[in-house]
Amino acid sequence: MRLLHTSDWHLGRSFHREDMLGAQARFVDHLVETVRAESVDAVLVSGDLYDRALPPVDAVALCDEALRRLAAEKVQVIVISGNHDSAQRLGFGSGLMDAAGVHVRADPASVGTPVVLGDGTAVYGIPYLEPEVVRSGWELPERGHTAALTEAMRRVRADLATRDGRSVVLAHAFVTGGEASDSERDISVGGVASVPMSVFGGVDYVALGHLHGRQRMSETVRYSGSPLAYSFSEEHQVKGAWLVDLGSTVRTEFVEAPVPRRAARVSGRLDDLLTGEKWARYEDHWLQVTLTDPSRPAGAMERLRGRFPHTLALAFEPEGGPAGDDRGWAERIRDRSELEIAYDFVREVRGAPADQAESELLHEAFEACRRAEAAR
Ligand SMILES: [Mn+2]
Repeated sequence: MRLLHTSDWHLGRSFHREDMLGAQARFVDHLVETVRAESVDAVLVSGDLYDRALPPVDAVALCDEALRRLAAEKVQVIVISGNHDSAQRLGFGSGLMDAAGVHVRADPASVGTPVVLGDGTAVYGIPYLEPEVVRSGWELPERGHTAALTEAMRRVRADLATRDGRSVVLAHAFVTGGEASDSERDISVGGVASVPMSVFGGVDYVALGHLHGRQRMSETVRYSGSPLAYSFSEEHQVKGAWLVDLGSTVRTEFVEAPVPRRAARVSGRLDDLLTGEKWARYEDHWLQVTLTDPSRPAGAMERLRGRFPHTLALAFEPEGGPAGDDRGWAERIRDRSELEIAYDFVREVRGAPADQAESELLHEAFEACRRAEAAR
């Protein structure tokens, strides 16, 4: 039995202001090609199919296309809802779609009912469990992700005890020891976010979602990660899906997804970034630039985009750090006029004081405000 384990598609998500739908559509093409080329029997999507509870219509259209094309390949598809999905909306029509081989598991009540593949392998989809919601429904003694998943896995094992095939679990959770990036939404509200890996004992393969970097928690407990980078913190991650062979042993192989454009973080003085030979390799990257000039250069974004057209984010961290001032805010503005406070602000954000023309402009602006106030 051959599975393709993916998660965290986040359809409809953008990367800074960059629309990712085209890249997501290319991932779907790649996924369908992989299913065909590798003779995959079942595709697993371990949550966060969409980026939002109310996804944009073109993301819904792409999801529809992906599921339809996978169904046309006669592959079984098992999808669970993640913390970004609306379980109710994602679960709409799931009873009808089962017949087409597309199994959406968004209802905690069905965690103990597997999708049974052709050779008897039982695949259990555990949707993201909102701790407070299942706590009352399942009458759990404690709140939290560990209590919720422990009960879900108890139900899985109870069903598994009645079968003799192999077993797979899909879950959307933060397993202790996993490494997070900047693009997962925190799930620690209402208690500890992470669950111990031991919760998932007793099954042949655990296909995890939630963390966006691929990782191996054990030989048979893995995160596939997201198919695309959704934050600059993922610049060094390799994106794709696990191809899992469930035989007498479990074998895994990573299938890399197409990279629409590499992402990178660079840091330096503006003039060096614009002329330095060593930066040439970043000219076609999505970039997050941190300028270290002693004062903020004028028109930095426009100038950077002259060489690096895909600069998406700009930060300013002058070398040696800004001049330290550890007085409290109230103390710093005491006895200073509004105009002086504005000058302080310019110096603070740019690292250099307002010049003559800027000072005059600020002065005029405050005078105009004062006149308007007086004329009321
Ligand atoms: Mn996610």
